[in-house]
Amino acid sequence: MTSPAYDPNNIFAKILRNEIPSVRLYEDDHTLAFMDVMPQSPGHLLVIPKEGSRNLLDADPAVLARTMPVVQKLAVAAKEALDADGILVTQFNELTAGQTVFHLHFHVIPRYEGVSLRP
Ligand code: DGP
Repeated sequence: MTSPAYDPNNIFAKILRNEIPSVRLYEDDHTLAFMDVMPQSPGHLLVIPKEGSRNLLDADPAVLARTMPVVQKLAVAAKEALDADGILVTQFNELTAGQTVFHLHFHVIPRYEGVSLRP
């Protein structure tokens, strides 16, 4: 099935344009990271490329190549800063797969021994 086109009025595009507030953690020319408003564990953050794509399926590989080092950098930083036992990185593509915001994003979720994720 064909996916809809990228919608520049999605929530994360509005965060990028500062039209709605967010707690920003990191920004460079191509990438933004901010706290997830519905954290599944303490420190749950999101990394997004500034270039608009709906998800991984329509993303430019060059954008992915710039984004993943930031995901890695923030995963390492979160693990150290929050003394997490591990870091879960997740990413969903299309509604059926659990995607709710249709701007490519990577969840960086600190995990703690014996602590379940919030639903
Ligand atoms: P998903 O599309 O299922 O991979 O998850 C989208 C995530 O975005 C979800 O964990 C909640 C988060 N989220 C939704 N709306 C906002 C918002 O307005 N601000 C922030 N910071 N996060 C949001």
